[in-house]
Order: sequence, then structure tokens, then C-alpha cells
Amino acid sequence: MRIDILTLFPEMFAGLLSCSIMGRARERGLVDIRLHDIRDYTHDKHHVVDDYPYGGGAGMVLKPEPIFEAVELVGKELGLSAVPTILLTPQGRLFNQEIARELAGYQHLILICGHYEGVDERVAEHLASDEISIGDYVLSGGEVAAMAVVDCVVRLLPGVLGSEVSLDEDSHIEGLLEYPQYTRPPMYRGLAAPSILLSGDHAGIARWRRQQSLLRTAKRRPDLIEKVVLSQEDKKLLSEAFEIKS
Ligand code: 6GU
Repeated sequence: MRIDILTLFPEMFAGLLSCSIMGRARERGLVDIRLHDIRDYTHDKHHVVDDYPYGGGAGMVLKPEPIFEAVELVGKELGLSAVPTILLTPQGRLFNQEIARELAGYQHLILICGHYEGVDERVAEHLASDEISIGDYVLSGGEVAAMAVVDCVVRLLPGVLGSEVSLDEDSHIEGLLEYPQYTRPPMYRGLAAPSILLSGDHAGIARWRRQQSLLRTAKRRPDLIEKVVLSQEDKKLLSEAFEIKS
């Protein structure tokens, strides 16, 4: 997969691109990520990328010309007339695992990071094919949002994660939060790891984990638990868990 990122601050991406799963995926050629400085696509002496908003108001608005030209150049380079092009903006549809899976299915992606007070609406209307937000809070720019999207998408690409099992077990795949994890030592500062996990009783462990997932999701994310189809066994585990707790 190739991802082209248009940004005013390409240097912000250095950490994400070089570390951990992302660093290895790039080294292995599983993903090709290209950064484009929007400023490089201006033609004036001062490389102006923003201007005052029509109609007045605070802040500056990103001009359409360099963004249109950058997207068109990427399309030309790829020999494609249309590349899925996402504008990162708080006005976009709310990003989630399902959207990540959808994006991971594309050969190419272009991400446009907005900045300042906004981006000329003609970019959203006539250049981008999609607008995405990562949550109901305000970031100073689209870069951190683009990094979240890229990270989430790249780990779904074939071959990126070592074992395919870890993908299936991820929270949100099934709509439930993950169960709590423990490692050695069994007792730390008087805090014991749950004895079931040290018991070697695999069925018991699986049951405990399922119950913890259900309980956590019900308590912390009632919005998620409402959407999951619970089996009879799940319902039993959940009501049992609530009885123990209360
Ligand atoms: Cl995509 N951009 C900005 N500036 N803020 C955000 C966001 C995006 N998603 C959530 N907050």
C-alpha cells in the first residue's frame, strides 16, 4: 500500500514512521509512506499557504491551490485519475475500526492534514472523497489525526503483524473491550495477579477473560455493549459478574 500525506509539518511524522510496527512495515516494503510539504506546491515567492477568511472572523484558512495541485501531482505520478483522498477535519465522519478496515483495502491513499482555523471548503467538496475526524475534541491540526489513521490502517495490512491471531483478539474487532492482562511477578507490592491465570486451567481462563471483557464493556462503554449480540452464556457470565461485584 502507498500512502501520500499532505501536511505543513512533515517533520511531525518522523517518530511514527521510524518506530515499532510502522518502522518494520516500511523497512519490509509492506507500506510506502510519502510526505509532501504543502508549502512546496505554492508558486509565489513567499510560499503562502493560507489567507484571511472571506466574510471575516478569527484565524487563517488554508488556500485551495497548493492542496489541489499536490493531490493532482500524486494522481499523475500513480497514473490514476482518482485516488481515495481523505481530509482530516473535526467535521469528518468519526473514525473507527470498521473505517480502518475499509481504508486498509485500498492500494493508495492520500491524506490531507488541515491546519489553522480551517481549509477552504472547495477542498472538502471537490477534491477529497472523504472527511474523517478521530474524535470529539479539537487538535491544533490534522497531523496527529493522520498519524492515528495511518497507524491503525498499516497494522491491518497483510504481513505487518507477526501473528494473525493478535488481530482477531484485538478489542473492537468483536465490539468488546479487552480483558485485563497480567505478567510476572505473581505478587507485586502486595497486589496479586488473579489466581485463575496461574492455574493452568485453560477453559477456566477463557471463561474468566470473556467475563472480564463483558463486565468492562458493560461498565465503561454501555454504548458498545448495546450493539453486541450476547450469547446465553455471555448473559450468564455478565449477570454472575454483576452479582459478585455488588
Ligand atoms: Cl481530523 N483535526 C483536528 N484539527 N482536530 C480533530 C480531528 C482532526 N479529529 C478530532 N479532532
